[in-house]
Amino acid sequence: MLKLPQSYADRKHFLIVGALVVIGTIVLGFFLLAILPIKAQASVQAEPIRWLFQLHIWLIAFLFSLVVVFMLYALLVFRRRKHDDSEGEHFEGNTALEVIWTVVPLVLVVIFSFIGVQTLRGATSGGDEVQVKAEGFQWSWAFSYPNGVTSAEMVLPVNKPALITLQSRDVIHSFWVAEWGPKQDLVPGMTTSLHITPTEIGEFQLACAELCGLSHWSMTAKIRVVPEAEYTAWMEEMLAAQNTQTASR
Ligand SMILES: [Cu+2]
Repeated sequence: MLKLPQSYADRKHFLIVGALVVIGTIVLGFFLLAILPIKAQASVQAEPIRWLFQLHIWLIAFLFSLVVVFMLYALLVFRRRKHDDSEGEHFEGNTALEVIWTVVPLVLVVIFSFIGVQTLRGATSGGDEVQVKAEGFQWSWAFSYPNGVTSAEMVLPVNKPALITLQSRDVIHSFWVAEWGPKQDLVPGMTTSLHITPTEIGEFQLACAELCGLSHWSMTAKIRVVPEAEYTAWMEEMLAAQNTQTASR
């Protein structure tokens, strides 16, 4: 059985370590959140991902503090004193403790994978008022709309659910607009999809988030989120330009 600290001195050690773990968690948690800016905020789908990311940061801060505070406390407080040449107390394993530190992480991993799957499901299902196909290839992107308009930049109307279908011409790539939140892989031979409802007007950068060869770093494209009227006007302009092009051929 797990022996609970009996003496006053033992309990005091646990109280101090417990308090230090709490302080360590808070300090490290806020520090990590400060140095790891979570850009995702420009789409409806960004919020749950942002929340999940922060949850992970707090868990990481807690686990790190738990391990490091216990270790440093034991190293410092129970260090060998000068002129003390006696043998340390001998003890073997603690079954209860081992069961606890196996079961607790297991439960945490299961809970987090469940939340992860739910969050991802939210990002890969939903409305599809606007449709656009994004094709990835070494090392660029091409966009096309159901009416035949093709473009080197992706233009979407703000606050409208969009269905982005993804295809790769060669190797595995990954579609990621940091401000939107979710990432989705492009797998050769498969069509994957992403549902995004952009909520912020502006220019964003699409980046490939899967190492895909020599010029992976430069595999970016411009994404413009515009008011609906501007989107309609852009689409008409593109359609007209494309029609004159085909007519003059
Ligand atoms: Cu790529």
